[in-house]
Amino acid sequence: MQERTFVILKPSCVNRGLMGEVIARFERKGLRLVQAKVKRVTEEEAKRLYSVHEGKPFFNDLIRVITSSRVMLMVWEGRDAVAVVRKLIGATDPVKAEPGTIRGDYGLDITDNLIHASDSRESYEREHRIFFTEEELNQ
Ligand code: 3AN
Repeated sequence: MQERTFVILKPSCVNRGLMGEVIARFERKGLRLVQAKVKRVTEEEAKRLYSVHEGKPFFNDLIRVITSSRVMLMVWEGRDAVAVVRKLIGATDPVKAEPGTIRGDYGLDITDNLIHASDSRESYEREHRIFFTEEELNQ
């Protein structure tokens, strides 16, 4: 089924020049880029995005990392896009992520793990609204 998912290329991904690499992988898989913007995430936006992790020991580091410099925010579309993108990204801990996945190929740090993607359709519905208007997504 056609669906959409929300992706953030985190500051490390942007600063290391890996944006093109990630976008190329998604495009080769057959996903379609619906909308994208580059900006610095505010502390308020970061806290909304990661509200489920509030109180966890890594919460402050998570906010610090995602707000440290500009990120690329994107919405992608395709058949089962949520699950497909999670597969391309790999496990949360880059040490455990399989080679061939983005986290498996490019990182080691669990907090600064290069990329975020919605883990369910419900997460997509909640997360994309923090950063994109409906108008932007229906252009
Ligand atoms: P994912 O990004 O794979 O959906 P979540 O939603 O469980 O993983 O966690 C959100 C973010 O929190 C991760 N991308 C990672 O940066 C950070 N994180 C998750 N678990 C840990 C942990 N045990 N230690 C440090 N950071 C973590």
